[in-house]
Amino acid sequence: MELTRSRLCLLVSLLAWASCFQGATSELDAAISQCQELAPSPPLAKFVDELPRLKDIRVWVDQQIIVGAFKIQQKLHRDLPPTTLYAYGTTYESASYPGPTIEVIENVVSHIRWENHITDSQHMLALDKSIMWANPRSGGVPTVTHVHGAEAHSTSDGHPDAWFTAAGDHGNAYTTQNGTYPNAQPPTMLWYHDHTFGISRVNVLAGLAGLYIIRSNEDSPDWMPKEKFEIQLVLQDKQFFYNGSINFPNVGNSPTNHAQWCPEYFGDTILVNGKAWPYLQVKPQMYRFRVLNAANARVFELSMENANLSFVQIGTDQGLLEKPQSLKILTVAPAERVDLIVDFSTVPGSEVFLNNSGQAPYPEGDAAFSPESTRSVMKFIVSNDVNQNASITTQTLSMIPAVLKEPEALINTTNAQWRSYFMFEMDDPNGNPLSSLLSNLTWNDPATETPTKGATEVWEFINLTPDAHPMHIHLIKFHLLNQQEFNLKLWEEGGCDLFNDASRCLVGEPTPGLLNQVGPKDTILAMPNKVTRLVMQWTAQNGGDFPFDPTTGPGYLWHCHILDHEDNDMMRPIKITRQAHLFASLSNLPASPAPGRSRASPIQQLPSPPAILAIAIAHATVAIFTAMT
Ligand SMILES: *[C@@H]1O[C@H](CO)[C@@H](O)[C@H](O)[C@H]1NC(C)=O
Ligand SMILES: *[C@@H]1O[C@H](CO)[C@@H](O)[C@H](O)[C@H]1NC(C)=O
Ligand SMILES: *[C@@H]1O[C@H](CO)[C@@H](O)[C@H](O)[C@H]1NC(C)=O
Ligand SMILES: *[C@@H]1O[C@H](CO)[C@@H](O)[C@H](O)[C@H]1NC(C)=O
Ligand SMILES: *[C@@H]1O[C@H](CO)[C@@H](O)[C@H](O)[C@H]1NC(C)=O
Ligand SMILES: *[C@@H]1O[C@H](CO)[C@@H](O)[C@H](O)[C@H]1NC(C)=O
Ligand SMILES: *[C@@H]1O[C@H](CO)[C@@H](O)[C@H](O)[C@H]1NC(C)=O
Ligand SMILES: [Cu+2]
Repeated sequence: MELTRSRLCLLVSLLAWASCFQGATSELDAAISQCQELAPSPPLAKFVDELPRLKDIRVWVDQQIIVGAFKIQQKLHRDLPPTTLYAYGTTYESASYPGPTIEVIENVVSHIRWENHITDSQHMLALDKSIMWANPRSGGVPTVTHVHGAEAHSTSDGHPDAWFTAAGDHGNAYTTQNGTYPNAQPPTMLWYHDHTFGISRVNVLAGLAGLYIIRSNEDSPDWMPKEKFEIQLVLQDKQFFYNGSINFPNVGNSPTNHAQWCPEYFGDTILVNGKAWPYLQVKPQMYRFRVLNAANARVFELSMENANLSFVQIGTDQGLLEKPQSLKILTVAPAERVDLIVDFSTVPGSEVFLNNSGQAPYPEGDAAFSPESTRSVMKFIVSNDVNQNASITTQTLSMIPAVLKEPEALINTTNAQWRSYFMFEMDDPNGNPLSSLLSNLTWNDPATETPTKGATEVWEFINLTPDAHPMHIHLIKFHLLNQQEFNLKLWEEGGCDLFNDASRCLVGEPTPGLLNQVGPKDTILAMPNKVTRLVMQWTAQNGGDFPFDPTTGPGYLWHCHILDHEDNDMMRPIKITRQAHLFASLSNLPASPAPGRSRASPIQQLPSPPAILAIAIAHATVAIFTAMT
């Protein structure tokens, strides 16, 4: 309850804080109601469609492929009429949702020409023209594609203002549709999706998303399930009309301010690889599942409905973990990826449900957005053929090595640049969210994020909202340093100063994450009531120089990956600079003294950072040992 009130009260000045708290209660209900209630989707039988295998395009030599965005129709469930979608493909005939999986080889450059063949005069889903967006002069559906997690030059990064339409209109940052991807980063599963300014939420919901896998020989040791035993799963939620069309709100939660924008889109139907609640027949053996959460806003907490099974997580966003991690419940936020091993050999002849216990919005939840239907994801049907059929491999969990890769060198943060940002939701007087902001700045405010090429930085996110935000930073990978609670109530009551001297607001010691949160990551869930601290180096992932100049071109960005937040306006530019630029951001700042702009970062009150990282690694190692036994 306090959390909801705080959303409301952030509108008023900090001095008027106390008075805001009296009498705010009557508006609580309004603050919770997110948007117009959508009519439920038609009731659809679960587990009647087989899980589709995604098509793949192998770009295994230095060559160019062409991937276009097309308007298509696709059956998303046996009993649902075909759905109109925007989808990626090399041709109209082959375009699909999700798009084809692009498979590349580590250190072999790939070239992708991105095209837009969507000739609709306007978007098929309701847009909000009152928020800042691409707004092409001659209409049409703008698109621009970002390969999420790729180490690429900013002209190939799918900058939001590099959008273009089928008719040839384009945004200010547009220079080319020919993307170049060096793939000079460790093997992992990335994904590509639309990133157009102010409409990513509708373009991705309409279907513009696909996987991008970097492979190498080291990526497939003997114990690792391969080929037909490696399965990609793209999770997304949508809501449908009876005619199969996507049901997306066309009236906003604060319509006098924003005609359509809603703070979070949640659908009541869970799709995997483009089918609602599919099933998959598996053999009683080990499988590798590579999972992407491609939802606008829904955080999944996955579990397998069988006491004998666990997920063994071996990798995350940017590649392998140092050690495998055995988990019963796996949290996957929008844009995060998990690389999993599941061993069905102990459950022959059984049916295993993949369920979801994540509340929406996450983590508090609201019954309207977490209906029973969203508790179920898909079903595995495990065959009974335990007779030593030669086609069943004999890999077992015990073959997974205790150490998956060389430990990464500890990052010395002594001379790191510290940056502190707060997450904040701007509300109307009725408590309806109007926008989500990072340190009260919008996308159009000058970049205060100006890392020097090669620099080590620590970023901390102070989440003042009731929602968890999956924060994504382009170009680089990062590691979770630690998380620490703060006393929101004390701060709200004026008992401490979170921005200028946080020590009195912070509660307890900073706690390190488990190895799967430590990383290597490119997206991290910043939980409410917590400070989340990341450590990163503005170098290529191999620790050296980038194979291109990251200081040129339209630049990079960081944002919340709840797409509705990203669109309005939880997204900020990053300008990488060549030489030391310590605290240069001060000169770019607007004059008004908003909290969080102070350079006296709360982190400076903390124990020295190298010690924290060392604890983080040590603690995580202990946690793994207990988890694996
Ligand atoms: C982009 O790729 C297309 C298709 O291969 C090619 O015709 C065109 O010359 C390329 N443009 C640039 C600027 O490289
Ligand atoms: C599908 O049904 C909805 C709700 O009745 C309607 O608004 C929409 O226009 C229909 N779409 C098509 C393609 O018929
Ligand atoms: C779990 O495994 C044990 C031993 O293999 C077996 O007896 C039991 O039936 C299994 N339970 C389930 C729920 O599959
Ligand atoms: C998991 O999903 C299945 C199928 O929908 C359902 O029968 C089962 O009760 C669910 N389990 C939990 C714990 O929600
Ligand atoms: C073994 O498995 C393969 C592939 O699933 C199948 O084609 C074959 O008939 C099986 N052989 C026996 C003896 O069960
Ligand atoms: C970290 O860097 C500082 C400053 O260069 C240096 O004094 C310190 O010894 C380094 N710490 C470690 C653990 O290498
Ligand atoms: C954020 O900015 C708005 C408008 O610019 C201002 O009214 C508000 O007080 C600011 N809030 C905080 C917490 O800085
Ligand atoms: Cu967010």
